[in-house]
Formats: sequence, structure tokens, C-alpha cells
Amino acid sequence: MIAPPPLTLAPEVAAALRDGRAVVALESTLITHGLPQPWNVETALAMEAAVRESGAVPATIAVLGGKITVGLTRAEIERLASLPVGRVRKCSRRDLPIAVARGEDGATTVAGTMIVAHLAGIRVFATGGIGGVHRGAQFDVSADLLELGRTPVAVVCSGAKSILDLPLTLEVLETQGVPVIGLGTDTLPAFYARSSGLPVDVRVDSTAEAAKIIAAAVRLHAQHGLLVTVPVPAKDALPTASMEDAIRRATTEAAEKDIHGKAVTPFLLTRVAELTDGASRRANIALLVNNARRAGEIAVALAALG
Ligand code: PSU
Ligand code: MN
Repeated sequence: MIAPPPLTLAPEVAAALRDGRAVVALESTLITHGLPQPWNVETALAMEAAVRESGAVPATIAVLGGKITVGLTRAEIERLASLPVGRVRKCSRRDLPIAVARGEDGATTVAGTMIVAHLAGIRVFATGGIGGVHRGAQFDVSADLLELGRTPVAVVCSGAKSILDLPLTLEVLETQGVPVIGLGTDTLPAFYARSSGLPVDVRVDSTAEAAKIIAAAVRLHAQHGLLVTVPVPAKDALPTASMEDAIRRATTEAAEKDIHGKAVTPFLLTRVAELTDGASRRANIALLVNNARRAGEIAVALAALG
């Protein structure tokens, strides 16, 4: 017999899952690698509050001393946020067994969080932007895209981070069989900006409609994920031109500094925030909290569909 996966569930999360109530998974890489202090803790807590206001239970996921934990306490979020970046393993699919076996602290990426959410029975997950295909490095394809192709969790996000090559990212999602849904939009959001100009597969105008598509995928025994994309709130969006300038400069610097692998995304996010005087960070935080709210609504609608 295969033993059940070793997960530590917060009592509130375990109770909600047992009763079939709405739960939303939240990731932890944005706490350790995506946002600097003190915004990382504030944003993680604001996302949890937004999920609750929608009527769902938040479950922030991380590896704590080798234990895969679903539903961090406030103290655990604060501890993770205060650790030096080098002390926390950025956990995508390949990293989870390493962090578990070695008793490490690990922050889960979109891919890592999807894996754990699925093991726990959580079907909806909110984040900022997924990883994708990097600009000028077409073989640097985020494991997030392949995970979406093989793990049945709905990821509510503002598209892929605009530091990426968005047309190529959409091509890989198509190859992986991942439906891209636009919530109130015909085009893929561009993370800091509201639109990339690239079409989504389908537009829905309510969270209930999005939940119907997720429920249909469940009935079809789909083994892949879905992307529900939500544009950054208009008042916090970055103008496309200034965003593009900052991204181009940061991308050139990353190449000059020979930055590779899992260090690329954290470097670009930090550099773009510096180059835009914090405007990109404000947009990032606003979209994270907004996406958590919409994910909560979707999870509630999905729970009502049974
Ligand atoms: N969304 C954000 N900030 C982030 C991330 C997403 O607003 O820092 C993280 C996610 O955890 C995502 C990761 O999985 O960036 C992508 O990293 P890579 O390109 O190395 O796969
Ligand atoms: Mn990468």
C-alpha cells in the first residue's frame, strides 16, 4: 500500500476540506523571493484577509523544517519572511523532495504550490503572475507551465509576469492543454499592465462563470490545470511604455551579470521595482490582493456546485 503524502494541515483548513467548504491555496515564494520586507508579510496577510472576506478559508503553503505545511500561522509567515533569502529553498517540482528529505525551510513557487494544493484536495490557488518563457532565452521555460499541464488546480493570476515573453508563454500553455480564461477581459493581462493585447481562450464576466468551467474540467477528469486571468486594478496599473523600458533594462543587466536559473525572476522583479521607483511593486501588491479576493469568490462558487 502507498502511504498518504506527509502533509501538515492547519486545523481550520482540514475542517473546511472535510466539510467541502471553499479553500484557496496561496504560495510562499512571493514572501521570500518576490517582495522585500515589510511588504512581503503585509501582502501575505492582506491576501489571506481578502480570501476570508470572500467567504473562503486561506491556506498559505510552505515547507517548514522539512514539513509540507498547508495553512501557515501568522507567526510562521513572519518567520519565513524574516529569513535571509539564501536560507530558504525556492521549491518548484524538482526541489520539494530535497527540502523534505533534508528538513529544510522551503518556499513553494506556483508549480510547488499546485502540487501540494492538489495533494491536499484544494482546487483553487491565487498568485500574482505565473512563470513563463524568458525573453531572449527560449529554453528557460518555467516549471510552472509544465505543472499547469499536469496538475488539476485552477490558478487565479494576472497572467505571466511581464518580464517574460508572453506570446511564447501562451504557445507553451496551448501545447500543455491549459485553458486560459479572462475574467472581465478579452486579452491576457500583462501583470503590471492590464493588457498584453494577446487573446485569451474565453472571456467570462463573473466568478460564477469561471467556477462552471473549473467544475466541467473536474467532471471531465481533466488531469491539467486552468488559468483564470484577472487584470491589475486600473488605479494601480503601470503605463505599458515605462514598464517596458524598465523591463528591457533589467533584462539586459541580468544577462550582463550572468544571472541564471531560479535567480532570474527575483533579480528582475527587484530591479524593475527600483527602476520604476516602487510603482511596479505597488502594482504587484494590488494585483496579488485583488486576485486572492477573486479566487475566494471562485472557490465559494465552486463549492456550491458540489
Ligand atoms: N508572482 C508574484 N511574485 C513572485 C512569483 C509570482 O507576484 O515572486 C513567483 C512564483 O512563485 C512563480 C515564480 O512560480 O515567481 C517563477 O519563478 P521561475 O521563473 O524561476 O520559474
Ligand atoms: Mn527559469
